Amino acid sequence: MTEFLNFIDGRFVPGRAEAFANHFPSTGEVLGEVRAADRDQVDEAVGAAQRALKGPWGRMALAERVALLRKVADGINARFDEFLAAEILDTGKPRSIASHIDIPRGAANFNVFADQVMTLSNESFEMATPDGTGALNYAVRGPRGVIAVVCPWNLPLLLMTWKVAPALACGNTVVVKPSEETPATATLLGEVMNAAGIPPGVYNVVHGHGPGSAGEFLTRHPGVNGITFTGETSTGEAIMAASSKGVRPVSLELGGKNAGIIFDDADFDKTMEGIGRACFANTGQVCLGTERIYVQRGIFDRVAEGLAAKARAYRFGDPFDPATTMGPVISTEHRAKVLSYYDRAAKGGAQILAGGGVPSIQGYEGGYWVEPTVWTGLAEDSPVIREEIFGPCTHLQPFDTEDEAIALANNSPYGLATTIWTESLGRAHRVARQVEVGISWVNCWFLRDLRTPFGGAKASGIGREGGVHSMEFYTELRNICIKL
Ligand code: NAD
Ligand code: 6OD
Repeated sequence: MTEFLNFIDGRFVPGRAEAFANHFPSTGEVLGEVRAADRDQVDEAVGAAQRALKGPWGRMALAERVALLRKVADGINARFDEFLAAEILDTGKPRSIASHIDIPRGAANFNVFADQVMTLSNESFEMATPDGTGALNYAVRGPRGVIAVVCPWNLPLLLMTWKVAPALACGNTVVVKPSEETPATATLLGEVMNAAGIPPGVYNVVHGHGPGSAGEFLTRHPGVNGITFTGETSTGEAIMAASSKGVRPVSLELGGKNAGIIFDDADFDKTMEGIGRACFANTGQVCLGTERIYVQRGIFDRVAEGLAAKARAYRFGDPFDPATTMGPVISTEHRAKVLSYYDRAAKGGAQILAGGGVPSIQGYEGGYWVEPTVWTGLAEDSPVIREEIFGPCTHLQPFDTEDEAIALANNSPYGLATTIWTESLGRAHRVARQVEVGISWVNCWFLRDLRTPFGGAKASGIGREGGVHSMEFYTELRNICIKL
C-alpha cells in the first residue's frame, strides 16, 4: 500500500488530518492512502515557503535559478517511467496518453518557463521635467511571494507544473494542493526537487480535500500572496471569495462547455480524426474537450456516422497495455455524475448514436467505466447541452448558416475553447473572431505552444497564463522613477 505524504520544507511528513484511500480507477481497488495535512501543517508549509523566500532562493541569481529548473525537467525525464506509472495508477488513463502528453509536458513546462524568464524585458520611459534635467522611469519585476497552487485530477502533473514552473521561474515559492484523487505525481516531484538542489521550502505539497480541509486552509491562509487555481467554476467562485480577503491576486482556469463547428467544406477525414480526439481523449475529461458540435446540414449524417464509428472503436482495459485507448473516469462519484447525464439524455428523447451506457470489461468490473457516447436530437436548453459533463460524450446539432453557428456556439455561460473545421481561411478567421472564448483551434485541437495566452472567457475563468502572461501573473511589477 503506497502512502502519500505531504512535502513540507524539503521533508516528507505524514499528515495529521484523517487519512483517506487512493483508488485505482480501472479496478476500483484501494492502492494507497493519502495522509492529509491538518490546518497547522498547512500553516507550516506556508511558513516554510515564506522562509525560503528570505533564504538562498530569494537571493539566488536568475541564471542559477533557471539552471535548477532545468535540472527539475531533467529529473522528471530521468524518472519518466516512475512518473508514468504513478499517473496511470492515479487516473487509469492509458499509457498512450500519459506517455505522450502528461509526463513530457511535466518536464517541458520547466524548460519553457526557464526560457521565458530569461528573455523577459521591462518597459522604460524617459520624461521631461520643468527644470530641464528630466527623469527616467523603468519597471522592475519581483516575485509576488508565496503562491498557492490548487489543482484538479484530469491532467495532474501537466496542470500542476503548468503553474509551479512559471511561479518558481519568477522567484516565488509554492504550496501545492493536488486533487484528493491524484496525489501521486505532485508527491514524487518533491523527490525530484530535492535531488535537483531546489532549497527546502520552495516547493511544498499539502494533501487533502477542498472545503474544511487543506484546499480551504491554504487558499484562506493570510501568508499566501497569490492563488492560482484550475478546476470547476463553482470551486473557482469559492476561491475567488477566499482571495478577496487581503486583496490577493487570483488566476482561475475553470470549466468549459466547448462547441465544435464543422462546415461543409471541411476536410472530412482530418475533421473526424480531430473532433474525435476533442470529444473522447482522456475519457472526455479535458476542460478543452468538445461536448457540443454544430454541423452544417449537408454533411450532418456523414459526420454523425463518422463520429459514432470513432466512439465505437475505443478499446478499454489495462491502461499499461499499449492497445488500450480509453480509460475509466476518475471516481465512482464522477461516473455517477456522467451517467446521470446519459440518463437525462435518454429520458429527454435524445437519439443515441453510440454508447450511452457502461461497458463490461472482463477483469475490470470494479472500475469506473462509461461508454463513449454520441447523441443528437436534444433541444438547445437541455442540461446535457448547457452543463459541463466532463465525460466522453458529445451532442450533434445541424445548422445552416455561419451566423447561426456562431450564435449557437456563443449560447453558453462558458467561454473556454472552440474548434472550427473548414478549408476556408477567411471563414475560419471570421468565425474565430466572433466566438466568445479564450482559445479557438482551426482544423486542430489541443495543439499547444506554451508561449500563447491560455485561459477562458465568461464563466471559464479570469486571467491568462502561458508565456509572458504567466510572467505577468507570477511577478509584481514596480516602477522606479529617477530624477536625473
Ligand atoms: P474541483 O474544482 O472539484 O477541484 C479542484 C481542486 O480544488 C481540488 O484540489 C479540490 O480539492 C480543490 N477544492 C475544492 N473545493 C475547494 C475550496 N472550497 N477551496 C479550496 N480548494 C478547493 O475540480 P476537479 O473536479 O478536480 O476538476 C475538474 C474540473 O476542472 C472541470 O470543471 C474542468 O473543466 C476543470 N478544468 C479546467 C481547466 C482549465 O484550464 N480551464 C483545466 C483542467 C480542468
Ligand atoms: O495545456 C495546458 O497548458 C493546459 N492548461 C491544459 C488544460 C487542459 C484542461 O483539461
